[in-house]
Order: sequence, then C-alpha cells, then structure tokens
Amino acid sequence: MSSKIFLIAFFVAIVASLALATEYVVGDDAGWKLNFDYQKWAEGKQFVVGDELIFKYTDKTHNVHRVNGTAFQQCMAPAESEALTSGSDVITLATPGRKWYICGVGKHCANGMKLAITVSAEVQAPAPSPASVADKISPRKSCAWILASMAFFRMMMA
Ligand SMILES: *[C@@H]1O[C@H](CO)[C@@H](O)[C@H](O)[C@H]1NC(C)=O
Ligand SMILES: [Cu+2]
Repeated sequence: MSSKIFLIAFFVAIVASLALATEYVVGDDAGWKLNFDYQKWAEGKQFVVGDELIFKYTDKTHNVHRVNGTAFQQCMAPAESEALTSGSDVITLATPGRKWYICGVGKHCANGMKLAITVSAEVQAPAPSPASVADKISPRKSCAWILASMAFFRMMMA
C-alpha cells in the first residue's frame, strides 16, 4: 500500500518536472566572455517561452544588454544604466520571437559577446528524420519520460 503511494508521488513529481522551464547557462562552463562563439552554442537548442537564460561572468568587466536586431548587427549598446551587471544575470524568455543580447563594454560585442536566439511559443515536435531525432530530444527529458513510464507501469502491476 505505502509503496503504491510512493510510486504515485514519484510519477506526479516526474510529470511536474517535465513541465518546468529549462535554464540555459549561456556558454555553459565558459560563461559570458570574450572570444566565444555564442551562435554555435545556441545552435540546435530549442528555446521555449518560460525558459531562462543565465549570463554568468565573474569579472565585472562585462554586462548584458537586451537589444533589437539593428543594434545587434551594429553592436550598439543602449545606455549603460540599462545594463544587467550582477554577474549572474537571469533573463526569462517571456515572449516568442527573435531575441538579441550583447555585452555593452568596449568592443566586446564585436569580439564575440553577442547572442541571437529564436524563442518558440511551445516545444515543437522533433523533425521526422530519424538521424536528427536523437539530437532534438534532450537527454534529461527523455530519461525522465522513461522513468515515469516505468513507475507508472509498476504502479499498475502492484
Ligand atoms: C534599436 O535600438 C536602438 C538602440 O537602442 C534604437 O536607437 C533604435 O531606434 C531601435 N530600432 C528599432 C527598429 O526599434
Ligand atoms: Cu564584455
């Protein structure tokens, strides 16, 4: 009986975790720094409304500006007072569409500190090509689904 309750709780927890937003540390371990290819980093990632970008930098010689496409192309930072400067700047992707971010310090933007992404309204179905399916399903989410299915199956059999 109690193991059944445990399994139900486990199943509910797994399903709830699937609905949670993904947090992306921009640049992963490299963080937000000079001479890094953030376009390459963003390649193949699926950003969805509700996900979060975290810009991490330990030295305070950087900042983060959300800009428009024109300012992104020309590396034109808005007023410095509008910059995010905490060194662990969290940006929630609140709306779908194209988003642009740059570092407004010196020539950092021209030296790679720029990121452009596209945010989708919801998770899109993986492409039908079998070769690309494995790349599109995040390992964390597919693992969670397998665990959830196993828990559900065991619950039904108990
Ligand atoms: C883009 O941003 C720049 C700098 O903040 C601003 O001057 C410009 O008017 C903006 N362009 C558009 C199309 O909103
Ligand atoms: Cu910088």
